[in-house]
Amino acid sequence: MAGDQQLSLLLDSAVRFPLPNGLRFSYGTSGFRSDGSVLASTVHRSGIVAALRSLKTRSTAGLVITASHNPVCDNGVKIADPDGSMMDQSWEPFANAIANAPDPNSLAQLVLQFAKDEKIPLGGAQSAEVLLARDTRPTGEALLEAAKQGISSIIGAVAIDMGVLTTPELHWMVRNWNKGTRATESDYFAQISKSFRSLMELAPNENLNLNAVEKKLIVDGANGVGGAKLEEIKKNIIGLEIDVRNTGKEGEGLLNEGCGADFVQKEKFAPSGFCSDDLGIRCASLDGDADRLVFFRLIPNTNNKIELVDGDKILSLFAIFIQEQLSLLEELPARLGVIQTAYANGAATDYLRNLGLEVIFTPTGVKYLHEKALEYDIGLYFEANGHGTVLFSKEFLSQLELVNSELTSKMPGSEKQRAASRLVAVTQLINQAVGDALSGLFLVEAILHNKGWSFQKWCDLYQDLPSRQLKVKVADRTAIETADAETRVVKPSALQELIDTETAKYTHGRCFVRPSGTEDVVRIYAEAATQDSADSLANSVAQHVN
Ligand code: 16G
Ligand code: ZN
Repeated sequence: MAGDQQLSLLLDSAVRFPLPNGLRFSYGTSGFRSDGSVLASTVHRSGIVAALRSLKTRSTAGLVITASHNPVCDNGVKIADPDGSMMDQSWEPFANAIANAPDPNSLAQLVLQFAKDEKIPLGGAQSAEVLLARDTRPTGEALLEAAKQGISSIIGAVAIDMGVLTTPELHWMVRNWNKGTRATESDYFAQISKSFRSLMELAPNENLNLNAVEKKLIVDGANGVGGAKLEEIKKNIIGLEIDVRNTGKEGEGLLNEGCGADFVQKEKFAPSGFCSDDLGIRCASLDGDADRLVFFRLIPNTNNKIELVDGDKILSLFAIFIQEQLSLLEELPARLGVIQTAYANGAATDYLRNLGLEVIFTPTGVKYLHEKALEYDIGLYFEANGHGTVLFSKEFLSQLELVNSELTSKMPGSEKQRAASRLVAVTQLINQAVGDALSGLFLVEAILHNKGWSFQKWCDLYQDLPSRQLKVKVADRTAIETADAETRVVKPSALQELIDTETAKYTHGRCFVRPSGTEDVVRIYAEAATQDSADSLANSVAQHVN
């Protein structure tokens, strides 16, 4: 009986969201992405997947509608698992299958069969709960409705609309709901401002007299959702003057157009809305859904060229700070792991290894880095593009709490006690569900303040090796297969030998090619001792890819 009811519910719902003719959808590196106007069926079906994920895990799942740094006409959808991370990869084939089911009937059959195989109880005995959010894209509202209808086509499943949020906010909420607190956006804001204040107050006293320039930060919000959220958070921030630009308000420009972290990192130019008046001031840039963060400063007399501090350098700053606090706490042993991808600048990797840290590589894509970071007591990960965070294991967190409360009662005010309290503040400030530009930004600021470092000092940690990225359109990007965290091509077999031969011609040469996970192109990355040689290495390898 329940089976029949479920079947007809699915059929009725699916009829309203037909698959567009001739299109195929694939759950890529960061969910489904496409032009926003063709995504209704995909988002509806993703709603079904999220509801099933909730039933399977007997927990709250999440779904967010965003296309991150892509143009405003694009949109996308991704699903969050109960711990706030990206949906388990083992479910991607199912997500792909149902996204491409040609008609309501085959869609319903796929769902019923999958539920049977996965032993997911359908029929309402158990309820499912999915938190929903979207970014500011104009297609978002209609797509959100499609997601809601997908969710309610599973008996007993409830969609809870959390509104317009950054991607990391939604992931954070899912994580917290499953810990038993029905956390809202104001809890998120409060947690950031409170832990930021704690960390600022733990700075050595001599750092309290920073000059006006060092206290100022200008933030490019990519005309996306992050700028408005930052405006809210900053109302409760003391000790830092934040000027938010590109907030998406009327007249400020289009989402991600000539602005945002992806633009700034790739083009190495200041975003629109910045000019020579901003010389000397520390600036940061978020991407369209605020899960990427980079810092920069304008270079004088260069027509808005910038000095870039990318994800690698943010990672280095976090690593130094955490390592420093741990070094004061011998009673708190911790295995630290630093996770990067092949895009990490070679100078950054050398720098981190010279600090005595264990550096590990994974393929591109947050889900791979995140998974690896979970293997450590403290796992720090960042992609050069500015997506990253710090994860703390449960065991480490409870040890830290113990050590901190013991030191607070026995040695209050001591350097050791302050180190433990700093670590506690870091664990509360950083978003442990996923990379988060807003919480990352405040952690950077609080660390610079604690260390009494200028922006220049941070830049000078190491000198990036010159690099060049190119993309080549090919007939079939899947013809290229890679191994060893994308650092080597294994198919076609002759290509790697050609890359090796080219690379060997350059001092500090390093080069790899990989098929993009989000676009129909093959990407080439080259690094060498000079910009000319990095350019020439990338170009010559591109010839072989063509
Ligand atoms: C997505 C990924 C990002 C990755 C990028 C690579 C997430 C949340 N985002 O934006 O981590 O760096 O794709 O794109 O996983 P590509 O495969 O086209 O080079
Ligand atoms: Zn993003």
